[in-house]
Amino acid sequence: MTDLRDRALAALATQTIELPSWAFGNSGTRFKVFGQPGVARDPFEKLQDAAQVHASTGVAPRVSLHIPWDRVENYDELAAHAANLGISIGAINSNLFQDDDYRLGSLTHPDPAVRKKAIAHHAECVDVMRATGSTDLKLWLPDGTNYAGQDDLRARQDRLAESLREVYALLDPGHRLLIEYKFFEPYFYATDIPDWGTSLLHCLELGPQAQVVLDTGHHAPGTNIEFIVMQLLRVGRLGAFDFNSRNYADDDLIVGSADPFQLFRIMHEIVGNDALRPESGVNFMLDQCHNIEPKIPGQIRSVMNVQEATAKALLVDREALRTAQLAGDVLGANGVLMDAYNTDVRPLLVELRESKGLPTDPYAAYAATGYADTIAAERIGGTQAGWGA
Ligand code: PSV
Ligand code: MN
Repeated sequence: MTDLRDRALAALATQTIELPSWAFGNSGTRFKVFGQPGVARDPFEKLQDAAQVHASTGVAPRVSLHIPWDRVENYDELAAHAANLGISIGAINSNLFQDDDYRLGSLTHPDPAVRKKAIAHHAECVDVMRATGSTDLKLWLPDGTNYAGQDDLRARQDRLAESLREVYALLDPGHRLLIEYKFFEPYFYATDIPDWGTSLLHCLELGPQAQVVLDTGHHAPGTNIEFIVMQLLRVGRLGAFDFNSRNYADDDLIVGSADPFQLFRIMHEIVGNDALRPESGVNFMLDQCHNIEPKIPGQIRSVMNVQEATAKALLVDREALRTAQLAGDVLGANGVLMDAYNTDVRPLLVELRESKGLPTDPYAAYAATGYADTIAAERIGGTQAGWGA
């Protein structure tokens, strides 16, 4: 057991979690977006807020950007700002869902001129990657149709494959194209990349720099997500997670809040398939919106939830598990897993933080800084960042 604890501590010390810039802007539902005092007004302020999450947790050193929401005049300056704050720029997300031209699709649009525009947008994103030192281009394709017969399903896939080839050709060596899937929304009959299989097929066709992104909120209720995790790891194509929680649809709630056991089962596959090591290439990103809760503490809580699930997964006694599995001991094997899940790992994480000179309670440490009051007092005027800016 001591061995397991020591190994868990060593593994936890290497884990990092990437934050989404949009978590620091205002967001909401189609009914209401609630503003909050002190919310960031531009990408520079979003990075400043993200740095607070890193300062209190010590494990969130990167921030994903969304283009055009995080468009700035000078990306070198933005990257230097991040470096001054002790963080760096992570994945660059393209945006194919907020332009009038994309009503009938973007990379799959029947009109080649619209497809060309959508591809050119990725050239801009790759330029941002070069300027900021980012290595991941993340593409979520919203394209789809609302009615049977609206468009030819096969033709849309063929157009998609061709467009993706052009996007892939924009990459530098060392860059990755991360392709996300989602089963529905904003269209409700057929989505052009609805599932991991479709995403994986396109990745395999493109080449080794293309990998799948698994957004935990993008599956039908009851989907066994950890099975997908295992399957993608098995073929070396799990590039990243977009972590969040869902109760109903793509709710983008705090990861580990709706179903902490599912998060544990996912992390159990990650650990069991040796994919926690940073060199495994799996980027543990968050994709969340904090609509009613304060944003910086919301991100701190999210990071801590991922850490707790990871710690529990690291405490699974894999030798005992294997023995029980091979002996056909159904309840014994399940019991080994549940023992780890039911362990209170908070003391272990306190130990980890102490060993790194970090605050033992990140949540309380952030509250004690008074940063929330400072930004509320200082960030007067201007427009708060939100969905679309
Ligand atoms: C789409 O629902 C998505 O999960 C994609 O990752 C987008 O880029 C992101 O949400 C925006 O929050
Ligand atoms: Mn996502």
